[in-house]
Amino acid sequence: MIVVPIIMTYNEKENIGPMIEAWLKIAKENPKYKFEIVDCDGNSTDGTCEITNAYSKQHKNVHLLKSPKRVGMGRDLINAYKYAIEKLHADVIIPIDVDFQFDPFLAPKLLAKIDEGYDVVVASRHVKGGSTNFNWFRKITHFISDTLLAYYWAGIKEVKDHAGLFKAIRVKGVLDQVDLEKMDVIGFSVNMRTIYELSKVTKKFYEVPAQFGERRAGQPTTVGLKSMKWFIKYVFETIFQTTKIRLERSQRFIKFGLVGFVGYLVNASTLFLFASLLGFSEWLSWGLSTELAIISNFTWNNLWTFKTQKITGGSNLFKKFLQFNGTSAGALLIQTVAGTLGTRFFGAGSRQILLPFIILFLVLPYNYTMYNLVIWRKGKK
Ligand SMILES: Nc1nc2c(ncn2[C@@H]2O[C@H](COP(=O)(O)OP(=O)(O)OP(=O)(O)O)[C@@H](O)[C@H]2O)c(=O)[nH]1
Ligand SMILES: [Mg+2]
Repeated sequence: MIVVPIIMTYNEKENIGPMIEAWLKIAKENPKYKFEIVDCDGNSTDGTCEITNAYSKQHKNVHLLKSPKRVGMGRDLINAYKYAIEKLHADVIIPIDVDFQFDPFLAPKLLAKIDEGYDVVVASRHVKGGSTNFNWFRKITHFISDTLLAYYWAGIKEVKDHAGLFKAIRVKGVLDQVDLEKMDVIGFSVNMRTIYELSKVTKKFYEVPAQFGERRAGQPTTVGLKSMKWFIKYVFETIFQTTKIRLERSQRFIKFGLVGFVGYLVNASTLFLFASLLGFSEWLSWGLSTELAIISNFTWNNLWTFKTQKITGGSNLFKKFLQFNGTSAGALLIQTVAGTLGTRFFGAGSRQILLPFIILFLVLPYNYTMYNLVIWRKGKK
C-alpha cells in the first residue's frame, strides 16, 4: 500500500528537516506500507525547498512539489492531491502541517483504521482524548468556523473536527471519486470542503483523538501584514464555502419538493383522465394514477434530485423501483391513518385542510428520510 504524506510548508526552514526525518522514521518502523513523502510548498523564500531538495537527493521517496507562485494553501493542497494520485499512485494520502502541532507519529493509528476498512480517518481534537492549546482568540475563531459554520450552518456532521489538515484518506473509490478540478478553494476551508466532498462518496469516517500542541519553531504563516491579506481572504472564503454547501444541500430539498409537485400533477391529471374522460372504474383509476405518480417521482428523483447517487443498471433499477413502491406504500399508510384519525377528530369539514398539513409535516419528511437512508443511500449502489 502506497502512503503519501503531504507536508504543507510556507517559509518553514526550521521545521521541514525534522518533519521529513519524522516521516522517514515512521516509514522505517512501518515497513508494511510504502511511503512517498511530499513537501507541498507554497513558494517559500527562506530556503525551505533547498532543504527538501537535499533530502530528495539522499532518499528517492522524498519529493518536492513547489508552487511557482503563492496561490493559497488550499489550491496547493488540491494540486498535491492530484500529484499524489496521478504521479505517485497513492493508495492513502495523509496531509499534515509541518509545525508539529499535530504529532506525525499518530499516523500508524490512522492507517490502522484505514486497514480496518474506514475511508477517512481524521486526527480529531474534538473527541474524547483530543485537545487543543488555543488562546481565547483562536478558541472563538475556531468555534465560529468549526462548530457554527461547518457543523451547523453547512451541516457537515460526519466528523466533529473539520478544520485540521491531519487525516488519512483512502484514494481508490473515495478521493479519486471527488472532482478535484471543480474544487477551487484558496484557503484553510479546503479542509472542511474536503470532508464535505468525501461525505458525498462515503459514510465510513472515523475520528482518532489528537492533542494539538505548540508550534515547534518559526512563526505562524498567518502573522504579519503581508499574510494578513491571505488570512482575511481565508475567513471570507470560509463563510462563502459553508453557505455554498448549505445551498447545495437545500437545493436537493427544493428539487425533491418540485418533483413531488410534478408527481401530484401527474396523479391529479391522470385521475381525471381515467375516471372522468375514459370512465375507468374508481379503484383502477386511483391505482393507475397513483402508480404513474410514483413512476414520475422515482424517475425525476433518480435523474435530478439524487443524481450524484444515480441508480443504474436494469436489475438494480428494478429492485430499487420495487423498494421505492414499498416506501411509497408507507407514505400511503401514514396519510390514510392520519387522515382518517384527523377527520374523525376534527370532523369531515376539516378534510381538505388536513391533507396539506399531513403531506407537509408527515409525508414529506418521511419520504425525504427514506430516499436518503434507503433508496439513494450514499456509498451504496
Ligand atoms: N503549501 C502551502 N503551505 C502553507 C501555506 N500557508 C501556510 N502553509 C502551511 O500550512 C500549515 C498551517 O499553517 P500555520 O501557519 O501553522 O497555521 P495555523 O496552524 O493555523 O497557525 P498556528 O496555530 O499559529 O501555527 C503550515 O505547515 C504552513 O507552513 C501556503 O500558502 N502553501
Ligand atoms: Mg500551525
